[in-house]
Amino acid sequence: LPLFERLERRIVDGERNGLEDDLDAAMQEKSPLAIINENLLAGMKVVGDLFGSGQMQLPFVLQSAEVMKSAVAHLEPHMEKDDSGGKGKLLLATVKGDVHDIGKNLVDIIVSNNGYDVVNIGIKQPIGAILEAAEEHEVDAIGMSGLLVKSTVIMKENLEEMNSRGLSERYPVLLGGAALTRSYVENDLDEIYQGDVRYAKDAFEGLHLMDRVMA
Ligand code: B1M
Repeated sequence: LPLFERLERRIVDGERNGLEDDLDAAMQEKSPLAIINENLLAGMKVVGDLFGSGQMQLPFVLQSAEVMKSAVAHLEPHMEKDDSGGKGKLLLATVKGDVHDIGKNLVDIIVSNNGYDVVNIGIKQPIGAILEAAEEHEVDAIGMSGLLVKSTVIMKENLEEMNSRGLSERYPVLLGGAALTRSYVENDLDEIYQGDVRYAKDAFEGLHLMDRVMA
């Protein structure tokens, strides 16, 4: 297979042998971010489709996810960055009950490479832990990620909890993840949350929203 198709295939097959060499060759031709967006994420999409239609079993999905993570870790040091920090602080978490973190960690990379400080507290985070970390680190905004349909309900509950604790004015909220839709966030959740809640379809929209929050 040609190089870029092979990279996509590596994600689908969970094939790590020779991954770094292929990534190094790919970086001769395009930027690390273009490799992620155009080739690696295309592979993850195939994995999602195969899994969703019952043609791929969970352990293989996990292997694909591990190869994806290794690939991103190899590319990350080669990205253009302004990691001086100081533009503002974002807390990132995957919500309670949800283990998916590849997207959240991409948001972390993009936002922190563009002058922000990111406090990434990981997966399966209940709202109590999110709010505790937000207060401890004095963040400017809270970002929640979740890929399960169930997580969209958890996000709604989290916003209600923030309302009832009187924290909605204090924290603008960014939401992202495959199960969300723009209209659910911008209509339904916006109706519920007394503060500012916004939808990011990808990591770059997350960055732009941070720019707007801090403007
Ligand atoms: Co899971 N999984 N999974 N899985 N998995 C999905 C989400 C699913 C859609 C697959 C399918 O059926 N087609 C399905 C959910 C169905 C539903 O809820 N209706 C599903 C399921 C069912 C499950 C399990 C329940 C399976 C099981 O156990 N039987 C289980 C859940 C466990 C749990 O959470 N409690 C499970 C487990 C796993 C693995 C562990 C094997 C693995 C995750 C590994 C990991 O993350 N460390 C995994 C994977 C890899 C997937 C798919 C195939 C790929 C997800 C991914 O990484 N995509 C996924 C299929 C899919 O999404 N269509 C699937 C690439 C990533 C970059 O995209 O995270 O969407 P994404 O992030 C994007 C944007 O959404 C956005 O920016 C990113 C970059 O553009 N974004 C943000 C995300 N968060 C953001 C936050 C922001 C801003 C933007 O600001 C705060």
